[in-house]
Amino acid sequence: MYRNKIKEYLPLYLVIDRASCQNKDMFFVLEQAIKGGVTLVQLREKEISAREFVELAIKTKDFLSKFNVPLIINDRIDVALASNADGVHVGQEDIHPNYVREIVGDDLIIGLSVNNEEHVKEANKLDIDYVGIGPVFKTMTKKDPKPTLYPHGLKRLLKLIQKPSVAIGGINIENCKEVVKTGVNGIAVVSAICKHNDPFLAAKKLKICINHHHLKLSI
Ligand code: 3NM
Repeated sequence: MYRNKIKEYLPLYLVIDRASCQNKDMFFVLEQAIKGGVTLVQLREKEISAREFVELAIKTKDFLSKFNVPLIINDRIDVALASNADGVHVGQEDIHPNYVREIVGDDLIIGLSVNNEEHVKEANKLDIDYVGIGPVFKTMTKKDPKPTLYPHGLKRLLKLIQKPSVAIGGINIENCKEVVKTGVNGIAVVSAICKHNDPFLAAKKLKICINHHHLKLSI
């Protein structure tokens, strides 16, 4: 069970979908990224049937087990349960985390996206395991992103949050340092690793940046 040591898995959080891997096989990207230092994977497929999503999630869970890397499913509680994934990540418009916890039980990780003070204040009271704070920078990956926070907005929310946290949205090797320096527990990326032609190198560089600038491992 990964839930009770969630913070160990947050430092380099890869959010992946097949389309973002472009001409590369998703499992090739996963393997390279993990070898480069990715600590946790979220599978985020928006245009896929439920049946196909479950099949892909089972394959991904199986694959990640070899590396002892947890799998979190985006949005779909049913897919997370059917595939025996380690957790589920929900947004502000998805099923409320209180119901999510009732459905998934005590073993699964629950992540929640937050973008403002209201979200953070509510998140502090919930039985969730981490928050995703974003978008920190402008991103083309998410349709209808919430307002961009920039590192100063991220810092402001970090002062209020009482849960482990990852920053997300437009994070790459160029801006990694200023994000890590905010004291967030992890950084989450899609493009910086999936779209890179060398996902191993991309992950490795991000991991070096994280280690160098000392991500907080405890709050
Ligand atoms: N969630 P990239 S931003 C999946 O703000 C996701 O909650 C966000 O992709 C949020 O690293 C985002 O390519 C997309 O910018 C992150």
